[in-house]
Amino acid sequence: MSHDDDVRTVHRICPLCEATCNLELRIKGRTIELARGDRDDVYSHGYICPKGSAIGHLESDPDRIRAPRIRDRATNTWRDVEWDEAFAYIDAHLTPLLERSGRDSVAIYAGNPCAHNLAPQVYNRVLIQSVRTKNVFSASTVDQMPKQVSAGYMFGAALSIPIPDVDHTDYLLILGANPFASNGSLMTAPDIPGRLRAIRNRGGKIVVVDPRRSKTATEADEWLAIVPGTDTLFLLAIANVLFAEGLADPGDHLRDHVSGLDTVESLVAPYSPDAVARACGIDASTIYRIARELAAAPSAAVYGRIGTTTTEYGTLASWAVDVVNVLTGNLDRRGGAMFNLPAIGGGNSGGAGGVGRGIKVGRRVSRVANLPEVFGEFPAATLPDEIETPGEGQVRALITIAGNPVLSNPDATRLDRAFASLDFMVSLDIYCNETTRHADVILPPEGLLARGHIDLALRSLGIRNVAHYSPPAVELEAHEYAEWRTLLRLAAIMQGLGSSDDAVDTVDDFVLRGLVERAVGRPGPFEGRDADAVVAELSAGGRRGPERVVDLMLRTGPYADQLNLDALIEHPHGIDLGPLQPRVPDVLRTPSGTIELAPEPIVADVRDRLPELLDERSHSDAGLLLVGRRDLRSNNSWMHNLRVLVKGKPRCTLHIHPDDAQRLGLADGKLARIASTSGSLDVPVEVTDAIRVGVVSIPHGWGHDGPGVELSIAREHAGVNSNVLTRPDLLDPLSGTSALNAIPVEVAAIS
Ligand SMILES: Nc1nc2c(c(=O)[nH]1)N[C@H]1C(S)=C(S)[C@@H](COP(=O)(O)OP(=O)(O)OC[C@H]3O[C@@H](n4cnc5c(=O)[nH]c(N)nc54)[C@H](O)[C@@H]3O)O[C@H]1N2
Ligand SMILES: Nc1nc2c(c(=O)[nH]1)N[C@H]1C(S)=C(S)[C@@H](COP(=O)(O)OP(=O)(O)OC[C@H]3O[C@@H](n4cnc5c(=O)[nH]c(N)nc54)[C@H](O)[C@@H]3O)O[C@H]1N2
Ligand code: SF4
Ligand SMILES: [Mo]
Repeated sequence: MSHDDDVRTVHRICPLCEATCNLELRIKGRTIELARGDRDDVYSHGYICPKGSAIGHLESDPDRIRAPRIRDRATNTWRDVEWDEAFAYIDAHLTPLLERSGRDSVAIYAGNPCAHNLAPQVYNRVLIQSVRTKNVFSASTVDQMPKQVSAGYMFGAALSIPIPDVDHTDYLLILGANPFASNGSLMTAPDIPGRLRAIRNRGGKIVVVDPRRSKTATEADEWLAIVPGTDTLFLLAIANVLFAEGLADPGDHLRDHVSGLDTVESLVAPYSPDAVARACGIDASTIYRIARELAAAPSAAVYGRIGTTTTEYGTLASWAVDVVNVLTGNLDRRGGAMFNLPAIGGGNSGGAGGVGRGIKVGRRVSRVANLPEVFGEFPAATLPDEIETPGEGQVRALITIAGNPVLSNPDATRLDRAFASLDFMVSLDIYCNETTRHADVILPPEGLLARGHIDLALRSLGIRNVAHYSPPAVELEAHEYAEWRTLLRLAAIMQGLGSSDDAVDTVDDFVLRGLVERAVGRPGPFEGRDADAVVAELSAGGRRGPERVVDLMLRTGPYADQLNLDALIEHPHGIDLGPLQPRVPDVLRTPSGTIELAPEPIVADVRDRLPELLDERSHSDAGLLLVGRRDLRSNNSWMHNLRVLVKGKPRCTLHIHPDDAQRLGLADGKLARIASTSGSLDVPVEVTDAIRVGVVSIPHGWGHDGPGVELSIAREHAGVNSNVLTRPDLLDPLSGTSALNAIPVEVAAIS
């Protein structure tokens, strides 16, 4: 580590998306002068995208918050403060509130970068437990929660998500994902464009199901322009064909490990291709053909993402994806959909495998809307209800951790108003943006180079088994405070331990102690060892914080014989642990010890709710349906302040098919007014035949021209907040996840 102005090369994993590319950074002191792909990396082999290249601009952005700041409510002005003052201020406001109004009066919202940064990955849980609030919310319920619920029911753990084995598959059916823009999600795969092209180069086939002709669709063999929200019907029709034609066969490797086949057969019986064709907008003959192709391919994988999860039937669609993977014999098989085995271990490794407790949801319900808890959270869509509805347990304070719900959650206008009404708000963030402008205190993290990085959840979603750690490259500067200490200092305040920095180490030691006691008390490499000795060993050389916890995970994980944190430090280009391997039955943690194809809540939802969808989409004219989209140079709501990424033509436009444009009198470049039952927006029109008739698209994460937003470049390219249009009432009931796609809207020209 050096502090001087030497020019050095360091390597670190890019924290900006799920691909986890390794970056080669030329740094001078603390300044990133150049970012390139690391050609020696075992996983990304030099791949980089425009966002990764721009990471130096992100780090040096003059609009970034560098010091803690407190807002004076009377004048609505900010002043920078010392860290001690910031925490004392929080203690002075939150502690009395907790005493007066109870634990549930404080809510927590954790945003997407929590999955990409070490501190929140390890310590968010500690903060949540310290607040002891029921009111926990996160970006998961505007994202992947349906997949976690379906995987939890079918395989027994929330992260037992089958990953398409893209490097070996012969046939990939992609629904509602655009990896050429997103670089892949629930499928950690650096250089996914290259890996997808390789499928076709080796004679394989890619079919993309998407209402838009996305970049991924143009790179595929076939594009199926589905009606938004109907993927479950399409997939069940494929299953229907597989049963009807005697092609449904889980394969020799799975036959003894699957239950519920008969139930699925009867469930899908009404959903023949002919029955769903009109609703899906896809010819019956095409559905028959795709089913037969999937069954006949030497190996095949079905993969669904945002366009399937963030719909009213998100859990059913996620389940149907894996039902088809099982029925075509492709689950847990090379080239099919497989399970990762991450080095840090997880809910489906360790202990005795093959059977478990499965998952439980709905252990409590939300106070106002009676929505069930899912994996410890309530649906993000109901946060405004909890803030605005008086009564015992009303949310009066909020802590946001790396989240921008005002741009990312549904019914944004109401949420924005609700935040303004809070008694107190703390935000951990790098910007003063649409959400954090409402905070009383903003606490910024240390610079990227000053933190260590390792991916935890993302590694269980990899298309290979890889272990990788990036140590800090520079020391903390005097004004900086590590984000892990911020999280634990807040936890200490919530526990009534006061606001001093001393409490951080106490809490950290307590957390580690608990984890060590668990490790020595159960089967594994540390079983039966003396807890004190283990703690001392892990703390050697003064190691503490998240790195010490990660070291424990590695030393008790599935590769404990070869891996610990020091070994990873010695391998700055990562350690490749090989391609995915078959893991059934060991991976299962279901109560039955089988892959449960027909979990009761899913069966009930298919029976009770799905017929409505079929009926509605088959018989009525749905009008226009709104979907989202992503752009390669954008990252949800928070990379729009970098000129290198936002220059060029505006990206926040309304895509509409020429036929619809003509019917409505809309012209390219002119403004249109788009309205849903939640709100309305004026947005520039981009007429394009790369979208299905009857569908319009606006990307999310824009709308940076609000009061108090300190994003000078983003403001010049403000765009509109598409979540003004998304609706709190459109929700997948099994996962609490918002429908952010297939929103009924009306569009009119502005004269
Ligand atoms: N309509 C519509 N809405 C959507 C989606 C959609 O497809 N359509 N997609 C949804 C999805 S998939 C997601 S994941 C959510 C995202 O929803 P959110 O997580 O709520 O929003 P982000 O835009 O990711 O905001 C991330 C925040 O973290 C801050 N940040 C960045 N790096 C750091 C850091 O190192 N430390 C700290 N403390 N803060 C940091 C940024 O400044 C920003 O404020 O949006 C969802 N919303
Ligand atoms: N460049 C960039 N990369 C990102 C992000 C980003 O904002 N920008 N965000 C990151 C995050 S948080 C996530 S979760 C991932 C998401 O990764 P992806 O899931 O790949 O996300 P999108 O690129 O939005 O692709 C979703 C596609 O679904 C289509 N779609 C919409 N509705 C439906 C439907 O009902 N059915 C079907 N079949 N398709 C539909 C849309 O037209 C769109 O093409 O991307 C991550 N990577
Ligand atoms: S693809 Fe994702 S991980 Fe790779 S450089 Fe781009 S943003 Fe970073
Ligand atoms: Mo996401």
